[in-house]
Amino acid sequence: MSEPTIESILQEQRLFPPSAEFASKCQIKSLEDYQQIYERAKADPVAFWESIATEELHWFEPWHTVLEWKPPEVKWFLGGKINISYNCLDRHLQTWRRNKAALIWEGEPGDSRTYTYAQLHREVCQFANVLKQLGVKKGDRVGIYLPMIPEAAIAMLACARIGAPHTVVFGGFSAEALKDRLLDAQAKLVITADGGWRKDKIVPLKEQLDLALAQNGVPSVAQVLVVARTGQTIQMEPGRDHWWHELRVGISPDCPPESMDSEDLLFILYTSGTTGKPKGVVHTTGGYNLYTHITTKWIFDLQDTDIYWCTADVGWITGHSYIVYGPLSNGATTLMYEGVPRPSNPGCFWDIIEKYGVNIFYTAPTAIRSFIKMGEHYPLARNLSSLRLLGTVGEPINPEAWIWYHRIIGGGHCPIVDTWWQTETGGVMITPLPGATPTKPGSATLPFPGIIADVVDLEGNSLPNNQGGYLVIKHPWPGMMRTVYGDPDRFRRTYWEHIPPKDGQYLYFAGDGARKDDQGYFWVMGRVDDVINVSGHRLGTMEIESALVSHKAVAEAAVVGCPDEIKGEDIFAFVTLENNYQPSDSLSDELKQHVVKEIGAIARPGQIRFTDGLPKTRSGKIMRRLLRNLAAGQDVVGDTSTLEDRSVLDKLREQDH
Ligand code: 7RM
Repeated sequence: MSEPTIESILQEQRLFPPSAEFASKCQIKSLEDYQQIYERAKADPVAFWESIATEELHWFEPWHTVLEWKPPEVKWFLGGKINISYNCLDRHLQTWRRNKAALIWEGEPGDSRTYTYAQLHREVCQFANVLKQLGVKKGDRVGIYLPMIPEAAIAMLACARIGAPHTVVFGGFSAEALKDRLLDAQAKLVITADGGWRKDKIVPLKEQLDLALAQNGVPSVAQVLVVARTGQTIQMEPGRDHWWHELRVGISPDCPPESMDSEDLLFILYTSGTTGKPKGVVHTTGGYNLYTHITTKWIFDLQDTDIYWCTADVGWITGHSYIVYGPLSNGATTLMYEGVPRPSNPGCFWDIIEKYGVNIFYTAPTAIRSFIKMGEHYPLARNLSSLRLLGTVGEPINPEAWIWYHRIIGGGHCPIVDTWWQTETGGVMITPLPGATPTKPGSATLPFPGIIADVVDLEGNSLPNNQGGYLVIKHPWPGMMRTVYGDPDRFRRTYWEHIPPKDGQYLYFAGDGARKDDQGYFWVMGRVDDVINVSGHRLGTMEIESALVSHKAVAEAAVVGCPDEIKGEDIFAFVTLENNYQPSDSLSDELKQHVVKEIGAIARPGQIRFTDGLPKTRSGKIMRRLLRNLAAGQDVVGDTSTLEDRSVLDKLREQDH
C-alpha cells in the first residue's frame, strides 16, 4: 500500500450516498435536511444554539445571555447553571433508561463489567463523596492517571459532579510528562491505579506517579487515591496514598450535583503545540456539554437500542467527548475497552463487536491500516452484521484504507463518518451526517451545523475551490476551548494571530492545511506547524527535541515527521553529538529509550540519524523543510539559497545513499 499523495486524494471522485433505507431511519434524513439546518444555523447561530440548549439539556437555572464574544474571549450561556454529571446520569434515572446499560467495559485479560445508569450514578456519587472527604473542593484541580477501566469514567464524572476540574493524563505518558502536567495544573489530588494492562504486560502507573511526586516534585499534590486493578505490590505512602476500595466502605451513594456556572472550568487537557511545553486546553461546562451532546446525537445518529463503541483512550479528547460525556449525556450505551490490538490478539476488536453486537464503531485510520496489514481473515471470521455505522478520527484517512473499512468491516452497507476536529474544538467540526451526506473516501466532507469553516490564505482571504490553504473557523461555537490554562497570551498568539482578523471578523486558526472541492467538501491535508501525528497521537517536534538534548551525549537535535505506511507519520530525529561521543547503534537505542523515559512510548523515534551538523539558515534557524525531504527519502526540493553551510546538506545527502 502506498501513501496517498495530495494529487491522488484530490482525484478521489467516488461518491457513497447513504442508502434510502438507512437514511429513512435517521434523525437527519437527507442532504436537503442538513442544508436547511445548516443555513438556519448560519443565519442566526445564537438562536440555533439557544434552541438546542433549551431542548437537549437540563439547566438548574436559565442563562441571561447566550453568547458574549470579545475576541478571543468567549462565553456561552452566561448566568446559566448546569452540571454535566447531572445531564449524563441523574436525568436518565427518571426515565426507562434507569436500568439501561450505560457503560459496558471489556478488560484486557478478558474480564468484563456492565453498569446500568442507576449503578453508574451510585458509583459516581460514592466516588465524589470520597473526593470530598479527602478535602477536594469546587475549583480544585484533580489529576487522573488511570488505565482504561470504568473508574476512569467514574472519576471524571465524580470530579464534574463536585465542580473539581479534572486533568486526565494518558496512561502511556511517563513520570516526567506526568509531572509537567500536574505542575502546570497545580493538581491537589491524583487518582491512579496500582497498574494497568497493556499488551500482556503491566503498566506501573503508581510507580510512575511516585517518581513524578518524589522529592516534593509536585508540591500541590497532597493526596493520592489508588484504584486496585492488577493486584501487584506497590508502595503506599502513609498519609498521602489511599485505596479507593478501602475509603468507599460505608460512604453514602448520595451526592447532590454542584450547581455550576455555565462558564466554570470543567477540565484541562494537555495537548502538543509548536513549543516544547504542552498547552493546557481549557474547556468549560455548559458549552462543552451542549456541543458534545448534539454532535454525538447527530453524527452517530444514536438510537436508543444502540451499542456504541469508540476505541480511543480517555486520556485523549476523543475519549472525553465520545466515550464519556457525549454518549452518556444522550443516555447511550457506551463501550470501553482496556486493551489495544496486539500481536497475540489481532482479532480482539472483531471479537468485541461480535460479543456485544456493537452497532456504531468509531476508530482511527492508523488502526484500520494495521488491520489491513494483519489480514482480512480476522474480521471475516467474525459476525459483524450488527454494525450500522462506522467512524474515523485523528488523522487523514487514505482512500484505500477507507474502502477497506467500508467493504470488509462495514460489509459495504455502513456509512463512514470521517470526523475532523481537535482537542481545542471540544467536539467534531467537519463531518458527514450519516443519513444525509454522500461521502467521498478521504474527505471529512461538510461542516456541522453552526460551524462556519473556510480555507484562507495568510491574510485571511477566502481561497477559491481546489486551492490549498489554512483551515479556519469564522464564528465561535459552544465547544471551543476558552484559553490555555494560565497562559491567555499563548492562547491569543497560537490561535488568533497567525491570520489577522478579516473585516473585523476573527478567524480561529486550526493549524491544519486544507482545500475545498467544487462541492464545498473539505479535504484536510495535515498540520502546517511543528506538530506531527503519529498513529493519531499528536506530538510536538520540540517536545521530542528537548527530550533528546536532555541526554548527555546530545549536542543538538532536530525532529521531523516522515511518512509511514501504518502510523501515518513516524518520528525521524537528526542528532549531533557532543565531542566525546561516537555514533553507534547502541547509542541510537539508548537515545530512543531516553525519549520513552522522558515522554512515553508514543514518542519513541522510529529513526535516529547522527550527523555532524544540521542545515541552518544564516540566522541560525534549522531548515526543517530540508530535513523532512531527507527523512522521506526524497531529494531536497525548493530553495536552499538561505543555507549557511552547504556542505552540511551535502554530507547528509551522501549518508542517504
Ligand atoms: C480529535 C483529535 C488534532 C489534529 C488535527 C488534524 C488531525 C483529526 C482528522 C484529522 C484529517 C480527520 N484531536 N485530525 N481528525 N486530520 N482528518 N478526520 O484527533 O487534538 O489530538 O489532534 O488531528 O491535524 O489538527 S487532536
